[in-house]
Amino acid sequence: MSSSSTPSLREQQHPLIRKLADKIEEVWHKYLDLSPYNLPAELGYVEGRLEGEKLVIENRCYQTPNFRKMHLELARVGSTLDILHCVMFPRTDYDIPMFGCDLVGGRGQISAAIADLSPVNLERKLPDGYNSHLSPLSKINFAQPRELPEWGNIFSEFCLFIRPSSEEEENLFLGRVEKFLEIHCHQAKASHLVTPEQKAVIIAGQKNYCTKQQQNDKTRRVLEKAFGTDWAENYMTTVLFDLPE
Ligand code: BLA
Repeated sequence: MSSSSTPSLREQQHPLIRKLADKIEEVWHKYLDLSPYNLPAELGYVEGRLEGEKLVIENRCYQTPNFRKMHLELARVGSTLDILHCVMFPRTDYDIPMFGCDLVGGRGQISAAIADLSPVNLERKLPDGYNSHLSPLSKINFAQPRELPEWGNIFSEFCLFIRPSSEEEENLFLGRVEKFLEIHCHQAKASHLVTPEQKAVIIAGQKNYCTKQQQNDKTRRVLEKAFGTDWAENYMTTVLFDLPE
């Protein structure tokens, strides 16, 4: 067990994971008014074993006036699998989309790089301020786009899901996620309280987002193999994608 704040794991991870983790924290600190968010004590730093290899998970969590929980997770299985997982859960009194990002790689290659700002309102449309800042961004033509799974209908038209095919593409992905985060921080801070009726819809939208993400068998399988079925279910529903109130 360790509650150390030194970024030990990230120094061993794939360079894109390291750079994105640093960037996420840089943008959060620069634009938001962060307070600590305490995960269940035993789930901040976790070690397990997956097929004889050590699985290490390190979590960082914050909250702000607009965000209930901002979660950055780094995980590593032996030297074969590196993971960055990040979700910003907005407070449900605002119409703010969910920022989500996942990088999965190993042995020097990132196989999945995904990032999105996913709407949770009735129209399943990003608020105008988001649209007007995201639409003008030039489309990046990545060489290896990837197909979303069935549960992926939660994501927006701006969703990036690729296998980066060069360092240049890794940097393009990094730069685009930085843009998403900057737009997100500014728009979230400027957003207004919604009515109780809208709030009910937003709670349902966030629940739908989490329920769909919990259907990601690839994530579940890694966690089940290392920690068992019950632990994986608990972790996916209380740490990775817990439902709002
Ligand atoms: C894919 N996620 C994956 C894959 C693995 C994990 C092994 C398959 C990689 C590949 O197909 O190349 C594993 N991801 C994990 C684990 C954790 C994790 C163990 O975060 C945590 C400890 N996933 C998210 C978020 C998004 C997301 C926030 O956690 C998106 C915003 C998406 N991951 C996502 C998608 C896939 C994926 C869409 C591809 C799933 C598929 O192809 O079926």
